[in-house]
Amino acid sequence: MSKLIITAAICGAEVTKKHNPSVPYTVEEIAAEAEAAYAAGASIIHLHVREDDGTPTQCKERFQKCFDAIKAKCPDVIIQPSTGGATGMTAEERLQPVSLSPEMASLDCGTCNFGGDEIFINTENMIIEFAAKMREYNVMPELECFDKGMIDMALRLAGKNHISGHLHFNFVLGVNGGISATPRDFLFMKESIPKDATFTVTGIGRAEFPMAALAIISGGHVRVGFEDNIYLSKGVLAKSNAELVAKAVRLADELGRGIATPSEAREILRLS
Ligand code: KMH
Ligand code: ZN
Repeated sequence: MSKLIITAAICGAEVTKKHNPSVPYTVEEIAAEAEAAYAAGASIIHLHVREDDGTPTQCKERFQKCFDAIKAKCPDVIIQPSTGGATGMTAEERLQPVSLSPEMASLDCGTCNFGGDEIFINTENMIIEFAAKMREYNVMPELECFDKGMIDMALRLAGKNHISGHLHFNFVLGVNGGISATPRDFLFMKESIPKDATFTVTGIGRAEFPMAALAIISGGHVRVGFEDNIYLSKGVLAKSNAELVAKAVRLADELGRGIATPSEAREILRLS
């Protein structure tokens, strides 16, 4: 089994300082959270950015500032900007960070409800357009799948060469509108991808660490962070993303799985 890649999703678009005062908004806060998460064992930073008042933005200049600030503190970390942004954003808005040629970016593989009245829109043509732009800028997509049908979509588009290269999935389990975070549904997702593909598991809310444990023992990789969960344990807010990463490292340690450095992560993901 390969070493474990830990992704820290440090910021997100939905969670705010009202939910957890440690959620980073400013460039400095985002860079500090990224650095601490990296020091704790994260090799990938899944990045959303905010205005200073917390408003989510996909502004290219804001991403550039955050990239620079993160790279100044941890030059070898893999930065994976979101192209999901926040619900309601246009495709053009969402695609902006891709033209900065990051090593990776998220590629959301279908439309789903996203709690309450929110709909996260990713039509087939949008996915094709996003994948084409990622190819143009030499960006590896992380195939974000909130449901099994999104895996089917990604594989169909890979079959038509809209998506090429090594396939790396992110199973996001437990969104209110996506597939549930249960061992059965995790296995359904895992067994639906090609044997030579790699995958990360993102469990939402209290499912974060149970799903991480399943990923660790089954050869997958793990995503943790404020985007997905703000609690270290029941009723205890995490003080930082680094605390969540450290808990994933402890789990991996107990289960006998080593932690990948960024350069090991690049090898596992065929990025290098
Ligand atoms: N904020 C969600 C609507 C991604 O980063 O690619 C979408 C999201 C997915 O977070
Ligand atoms: Zn995201």
